[in-house]
Amino acid sequence: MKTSYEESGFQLFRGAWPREEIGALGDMAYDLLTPYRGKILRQNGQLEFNQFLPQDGYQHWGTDHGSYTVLISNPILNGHISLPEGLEPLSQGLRRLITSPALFERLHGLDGAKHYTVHQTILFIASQTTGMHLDSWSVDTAPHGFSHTVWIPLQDMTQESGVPCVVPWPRDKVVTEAELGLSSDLSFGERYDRYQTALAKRIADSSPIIVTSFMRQGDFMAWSSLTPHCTLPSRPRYARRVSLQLLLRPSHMRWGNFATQPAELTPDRAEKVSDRFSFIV
Ligand SMILES: O=C(O)CCC(=O)C(=O)O
Ligand SMILES: [Fe+2]
Repeated sequence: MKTSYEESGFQLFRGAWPREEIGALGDMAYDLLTPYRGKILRQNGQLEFNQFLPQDGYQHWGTDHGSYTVLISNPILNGHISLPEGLEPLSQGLRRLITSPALFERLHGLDGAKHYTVHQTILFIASQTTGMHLDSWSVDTAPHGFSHTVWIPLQDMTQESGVPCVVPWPRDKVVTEAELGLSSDLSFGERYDRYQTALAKRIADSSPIIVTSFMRQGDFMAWSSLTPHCTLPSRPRYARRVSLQLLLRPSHMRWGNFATQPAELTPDRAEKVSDRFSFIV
């Protein structure tokens, strides 16, 4: 494992892809998705119509107008696997990006793995209001801390964009529920909520340093499943922020999540899509 990643739990990569290609993908995402009137699979796992910011009453198709926007607020889940008719070029573009040699080489440089399994992508059109959390609760390796979140801006980011930031954190540092004074006899959802709240307080009380970047098209950031992170506010309140998040793990590793750490390799319905990448389908 690369030492700085081991120690700080994140890595910023500059110029991984040609900036024009990334900009074109971001513009395609915005231009195809915004006018789309059908249902698409969303982050909540449901097929839903676009919801626009700041609220439905302000919907105005096609272009941004004055103090209101046409920004889609409900992000798209696993667009790299499939998207409805008419949106296929976007699906192909996402697939090309997340199976690119440029991504593989950089992840390989972090942890030396030879193949990665992509568990999820989320495509954002607008900035999120994500509180402090760990992605380990979504997916993690067993033992903890070897799966990565890759966050790819599909446009240039500025101080107005509402970028995610990380708290530098040793890659293998687990703060258990017991350490936070929490029991683990509730439902998964309740455990998750209580854990994030308690962890956020613990971190805030340490006056944390946070790290982010006004990334340019072609850059990306990776952080470990145990690295706490949140989203900074955007300005004006709703800013276009086209970006892609992916969760992946070295394929050879056992996996589960924060609460479940299997002793055996879990069959995962992964489909090999290249020498270097598989997708959970
Ligand atoms: O896109 C963001 O602002 C943060 C999303 C997030 O939590 C993640 O990428 O893991
Ligand atoms: Fe996250």
